[in-house]
Amino acid sequence: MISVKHMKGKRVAVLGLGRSGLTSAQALMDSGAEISAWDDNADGRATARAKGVPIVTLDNGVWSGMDALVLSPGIPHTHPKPHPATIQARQHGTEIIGDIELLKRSVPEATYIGITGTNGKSTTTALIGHILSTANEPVQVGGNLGRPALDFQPLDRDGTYVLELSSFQLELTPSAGFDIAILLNISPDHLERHGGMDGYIAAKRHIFDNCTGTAIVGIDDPTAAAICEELRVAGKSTVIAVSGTIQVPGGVYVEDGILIDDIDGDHLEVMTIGDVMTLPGSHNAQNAAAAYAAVRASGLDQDHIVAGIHSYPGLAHRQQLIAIIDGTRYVNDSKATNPEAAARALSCYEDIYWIAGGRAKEGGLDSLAPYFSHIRHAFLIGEAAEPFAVNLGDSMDVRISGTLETATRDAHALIQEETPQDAVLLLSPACASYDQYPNFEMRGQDFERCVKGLPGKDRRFFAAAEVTS
Ligand code: UMA
Repeated sequence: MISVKHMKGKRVAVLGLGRSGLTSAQALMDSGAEISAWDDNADGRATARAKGVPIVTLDNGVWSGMDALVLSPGIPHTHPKPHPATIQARQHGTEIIGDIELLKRSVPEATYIGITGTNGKSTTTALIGHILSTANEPVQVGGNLGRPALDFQPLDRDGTYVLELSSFQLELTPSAGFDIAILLNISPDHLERHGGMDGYIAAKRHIFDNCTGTAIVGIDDPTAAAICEELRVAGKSTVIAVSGTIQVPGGVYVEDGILIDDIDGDHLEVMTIGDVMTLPGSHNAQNAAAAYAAVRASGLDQDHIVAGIHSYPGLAHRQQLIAIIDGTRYVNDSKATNPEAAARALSCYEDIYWIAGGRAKEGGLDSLAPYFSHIRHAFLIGEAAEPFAVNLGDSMDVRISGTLETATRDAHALIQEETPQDAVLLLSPACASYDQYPNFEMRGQDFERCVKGLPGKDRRFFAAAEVTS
C-alpha cells in the first residue's frame, strides 16, 4: 500500500467506499490523516466500518477546515447532476481529487505512464506492463484496470507506474504531468457524465496537461488526430503519432502486419505484429504501436520490447484466445458490451460462429453490417435473442440458443459437423450481460467453463494475462 505521507494530520473526506474509495480510506488512515468517510449505500458503509473506517455523514457541517475530498471516479461531480457533497465541498473551497492524484503526490520520483482512450486502453496498459515486467523492470500496473492506485507497492526513481486512466479519473487528477502520456482514440462514451462530447474530449485531453516528456497519440480517428496536431503546434512535449492502419512519417505504425518505427526517420522494421495471436486486428495493431512507442520512450532496448510483445498473453474477456479445439479457435470477447466493440472482433476473423445477445444497447446492429459476410452462423442468447434474430435473419443463419451454455454446445456441434478451415467460435455479445450475469467478467468466465467442457480430439487451452503485478 502507498504511504500518503503528505496528508498526515490533514482532514480528508472520502466519498464512495467501493474498490478505490476503501483503499484510499485505508491508505489515508495508515498515513495519519483524519478521515471522514461515506458511501450512499448501507452495505458499502457496513463493509468499511467493519474495517475500522470512520463513517461520518458528509453534510454541510463537516466541510469547514476540510483539506480535501477524495472522490470515487464513478460519483458525478458535474454532470448529469453533481453529488450534493461535491457542491458543499466546492462552496467551502475544499479541493476534490481522486486516488491517482494522491499516488502522484506521494511518489513523485517514480516514472508515470498514463494511458487513456475510449477503446484499447486496458490492452495497451497490460501490454506495456507485460513488456516492462518481462524485462525485469520494477513496475506496477493498474488504475482503471484492476488494481486501485493506492494499493500499489511504493517504487523509487527507477520504477514505473503504468496507469489505465478513465475520463472520470483524469478529471480527478488535476496535476496530471505524466512522463509518458498516451491517448489512443476518442469516440462518444460516458457523455451523460461529461455533459456531452466536448466535456468528454476535454477530460481525455487532460492527460497531456503538464506533460513535458512524451505524448503518444493515435491518429486513426479524427478527434484524436486533431489533438495530435494541436500538441505538435504547442510544442511542449515530444509528440509521437501512432497508427494501426496508415503510414505515419516520424511515428510508429503497422503496415502489412509489420510494426514500423519511423521515429528517427529510418523506417525500421521492428517485428511482424500480424503473427501475435493475442493482438488481432488493426485496433490491436495501434495498441501495440502505442505500447512500443511508450516503452521505447522509457529507454527499453529493442530486444526486450520485441520479446515482450511476442509473449503477451492477452487480457481476459477481450478477444481472449481461450482454446484451440481440433483447429478451431475459441475466443472470449465478453467485454464487447456494445456493437462498436463487437465490430472490432468481427472484423478480425473471416469464418465466425458468433455468439451474441444479452441486454441490448440503443442503436441496433446496423454498424455490424460490413462484417456480416464474416459470420457463418449466429447463436443468440438473452433478452436480445428474439429482436436480434429478426434483425439478422435476412443476412445470415441464426439460431435462438437462449443461454450461453446451449449456444456454446450448439456452435461446437455445428463446427464439428461442418469441419471448417480456420474457423473461430467467438463470444462477442454486442450487449450488456446484466440480464443473465452480474457482469461481463462472470459471463466470460462462464463461457470459458462451457468451452472447457467441450469434447474434441486435440484440445489446447491458454491462460490470460494477470492484470496486477
Ligand atoms: N457511490 C456513492 N454515491 C454515488 C455513487 C456511488 O456512494 O452517488 C458508491 C457506491 O455505493 C460504491 C462506490 O461509490 O460503493 C463505487 O465507486 P466507483 O463507482 O467509483 O467504483 P470503484 O469500486 O471505486 O471502482 C473504480 C472504477 N469505477 C468506475 O470508474 C465506475 C473502476 O473502473 C476501477 O477499476 C476501480 O476504481 C479501481 O481503480 C471500472 C469501470 O467501470 C472498471 N470504469 C469505467 C470504464 O472502464 O468505462 C470508467
